Amino acid sequence: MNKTAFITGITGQDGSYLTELLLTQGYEVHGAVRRTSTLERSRLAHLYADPAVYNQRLFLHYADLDDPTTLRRVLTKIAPREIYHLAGQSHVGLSFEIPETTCEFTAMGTLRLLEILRDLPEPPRFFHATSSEIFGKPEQVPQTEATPMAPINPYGCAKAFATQLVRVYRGSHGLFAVNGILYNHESPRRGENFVTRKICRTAAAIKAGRQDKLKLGDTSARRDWGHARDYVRCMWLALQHATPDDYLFATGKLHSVQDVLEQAFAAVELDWRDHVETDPGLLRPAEPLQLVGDAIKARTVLGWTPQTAFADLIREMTLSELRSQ
Ligand code: F7E
Repeated sequence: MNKTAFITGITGQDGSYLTELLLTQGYEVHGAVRRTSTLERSRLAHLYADPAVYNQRLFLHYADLDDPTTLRRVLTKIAPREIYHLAGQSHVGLSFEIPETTCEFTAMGTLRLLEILRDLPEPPRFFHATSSEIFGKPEQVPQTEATPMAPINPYGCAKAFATQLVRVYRGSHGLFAVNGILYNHESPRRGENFVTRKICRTAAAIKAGRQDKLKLGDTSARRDWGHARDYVRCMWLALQHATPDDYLFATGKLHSVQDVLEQAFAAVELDWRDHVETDPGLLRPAEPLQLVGDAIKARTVLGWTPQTAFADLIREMTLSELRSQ
């Protein structure tokens, strides 16, 4: 079997865990990287440093979602069996500030990629990392793959557009195209402007005496948080199945931002109440409600279950931050 995979967003949290997983499965992994002046590749640093991996089984290509010619050239050359499409502007709060950029990359970027796949002589299997944000204020709690989309922010709208297009290209053009509806997933490699990493990082900095206050938005907001390592496994499983479909990946458990605070500050033996302040500037114009998923289809069809409990996730993230103080 051709074990060549191509990843958009390879330098991100999920891209790095997925690369590790695919390398252990014997894949040759190719990734698209943006040609920018500041290169954020720290999550792959351990793999670059390995001469048996970098440029042997892991290859990076300059290509981007707003430059379809480069993507087409790379995909034609490497002819991957599988594509994992993880790239895009993924910060919900920021999507209110930069809605056009968000839609350009997250919505139109996905369409461009689907159009390229259609033209390839042997279209690869395609995984689209979509989001619980497509549900916004959902009619059903918990959500399933059949819950109607009702996004309430520019990011959710862009993801809803891309999700529906994946369904269209599967149905009308016969592509092996899969939507993975991913609920929040975190790790020590999470971007620093997402709430779990921000809290764990600051709790460790306070413990180390380098900071005293932590400013947050809505601490009553609730999410279904899992570990990113578990979520890249389901991406791979979804592309190994005989037929393409949509799957929802979630833990089924809701926790509040306050729960994250409690776990993180407990891990460094501090009381979060002594350090947390509300910053109205961090409140969002709209907050989704009750985004919690029922992953029964992923469990029964793909045999996927998340392995990491919420408390263990936050503890792992906080202890990792402590080590880097
Ligand atoms: O916010 C609240 C904030 O930015 C979580 C992305 O991966 O998951 C992620 O989106 C909650 C929200 O993630 C702060 O208002 C309070 O209610 O960590 P977050 P998100 O918006 O849920 C979904 C599934 C995706 O697809 C996205 O790509 O925490 N919150 N205070 C805060 N959030 C941030 N970032 N910073 C705060 O200071």
